[in-house]
Formats: sequence, C-alpha cells, structure tokens
Amino acid sequence: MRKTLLTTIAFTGAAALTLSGCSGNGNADASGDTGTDGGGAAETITVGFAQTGAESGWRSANTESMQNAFSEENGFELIFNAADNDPAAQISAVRNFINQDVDAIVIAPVVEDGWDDVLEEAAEAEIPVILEDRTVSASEDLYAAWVGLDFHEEGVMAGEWAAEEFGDTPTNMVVLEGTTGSAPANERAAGFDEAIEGSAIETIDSQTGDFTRDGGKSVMEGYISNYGVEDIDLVYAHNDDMGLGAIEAIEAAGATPGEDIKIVTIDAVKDGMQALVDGKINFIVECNPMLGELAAELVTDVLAGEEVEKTVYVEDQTFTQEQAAEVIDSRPY
Ligand code: GYE
Repeated sequence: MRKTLLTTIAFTGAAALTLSGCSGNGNADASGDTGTDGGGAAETITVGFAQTGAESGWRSANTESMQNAFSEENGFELIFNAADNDPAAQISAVRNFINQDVDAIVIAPVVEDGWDDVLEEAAEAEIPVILEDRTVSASEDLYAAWVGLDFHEEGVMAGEWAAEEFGDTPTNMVVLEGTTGSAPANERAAGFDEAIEGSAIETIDSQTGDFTRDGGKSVMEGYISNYGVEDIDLVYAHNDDMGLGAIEAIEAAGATPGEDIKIVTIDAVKDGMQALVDGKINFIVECNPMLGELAAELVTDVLAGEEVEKTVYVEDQTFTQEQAAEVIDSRPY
C-alpha cells in the first residue's frame, strides 16, 4: 500500500516531509504560478481554504492549525471559508476562490463525491489544489496532493478494541456515523466492520449524527427509546463529539456511560480524552487534527514547482483510560 506515515513529532520541524514511496508528479495543469518573484523577495501567497464547517472539537483544532500555519507571518494571505457541512456551499466557495484567482486552494472536502467539475475548473485556471483531512473520489490527477489520516485504519483499531473487549459475549452495538458520504464516515465504518468480523458483536442500528454533539445525542435518544438502555451494550461513535452527545443521552436515561453501555470513539480531542479519563468513554482512537504545517509546506512546494508526495498520511495512536490520564495535560488539542 502506498503510504507515508508521519509522527506527531514531524509537525514541529521543517523536516516533516522526508518522504518515501510514490512521488506524485503533481499535475502539470495544476502546478500554477510560483509564489515568489524573480528577485528573490518572497511574495505573499494567497490561499483559499474551504473548510467543512465547525461541527466538532476536532474541526476547531484543525481550523486553528491551518490558520496558524497559513499566517501572514509565514508569508500567506488566507481566505477562509467554512461551509457549514453543506457540500454545495463548499463547491461554490471553491468557485469563488477560482474567480478571485488565488495562488492555491486547500480543501477539506465535506463529502467524497461531486468534485470532478470544480477541480477541473481549478486545473484549467492553473490553480493547484491541495486536499487536507478528507479525501475525494475524483481522479488523483485533479489535485496536487493530499495530507490527512488513515480513516480505515482508525476504524480497524476501534474495532480491534471492541472485538478484544467483548470476545465471544453476545453484544448489541449501535453506531453513530459521521456525515453521510464523508470519507471518515465511510472508511471508519468499513474498517471497524472488518475488525469485528467473526466476533459476537451485532450492529443493531447505525445512523448518522453528522459528527456533532447534538446529532450524537439525539440519535442516541432515539436508540434508547427504541431498544431501551438495557439492550444496548456498546456505542461506536465515529467521533468524540457524537460520543459525548451519547453520554448525555445515556445519563438522562438513568444509566452509566462507560459501565452499563461501553463507548468507543475516534479523535482524542480534549473533551473526549477527559471523558475517557472519567471512565465515561472506554477507548479512543486518535485522529490528529494538526495538519496545517504539512498543508502549508505542500502548498509552498507545489507553487515552487517541486515534486511532492501525492499522499501524505499522518500517524495516529490509541488511548486507554490509563494512557489518557498520563497525556491529557500535555496535549495541544
Ligand atoms: O473525526 C470529526 C470531524 O474529517 C477527520 O471530521 C475529520 C472528522 C473528525 O468533524 O470530528
């Protein structure tokens, strides 16, 4: 599998992109103009960033990381758009960036499908596109590079924990899915299902909570009223925020999250880690949101005409309650 893993340590240094494996040839059409003038003095690089929205703690940390990396101090002018998780609004934000003739466009795509036309328009306008966080189903030739996480592997790690925890004990699981059609929702579901194959865990229901705390809470309330707290053993939430919403619903129903109903989530943001330390969540798979520096580096390199790695994966880890207690105070998000 073509894959490059970067540990969190890499975020601090300029050495972050010491990569191996397949080198993308970029995209001749999408390589665009350079961000420096002939005389050597750096020109400001104007970047349009189409963020998904502000649905979760992960997203806030990711936005902050991007804003810090694409700062004026670092030679960027960042035009920021958050699409409120609306795919059509996000595509029109990208069209606006093309009309404004920005130097480069960075997208955290809400959903995987539907990108071909606007990515072709960017290529025609010779504006390189770098994807961060989520992936698209469009051809790799339509963007210069992608940096993010291995969502499938995150699902596998969550599922392996569940299979280990419940073993052969018949277990009723409900799932709180991320945004329908998004890469992390698709891949975290598939990875988890693979890992629990052959176990006694049965998925009794699976619905989207849209990666939000409110969404997780109201879907969980529905599960509780349909099945009763006593018939639900395990919640798999595709992110911490939905798990935190589920905790509220479980407590409101008079049950104890983490004991009566076990919870496994993905992200490892502050509030999720606190709930893990408090025993309300049982296991968390990390999803590192600090992608700004790597994205900025890719933008700079692509604009300079350098060959960049097409696919840059950042490594994730997992946390038990004890591990969370050890690191919670030192984590940046
Ligand atoms: O897990 C979730 C956020 O795309 C990896 O989006 C990201 C996901 C993250 O809303 O909290």
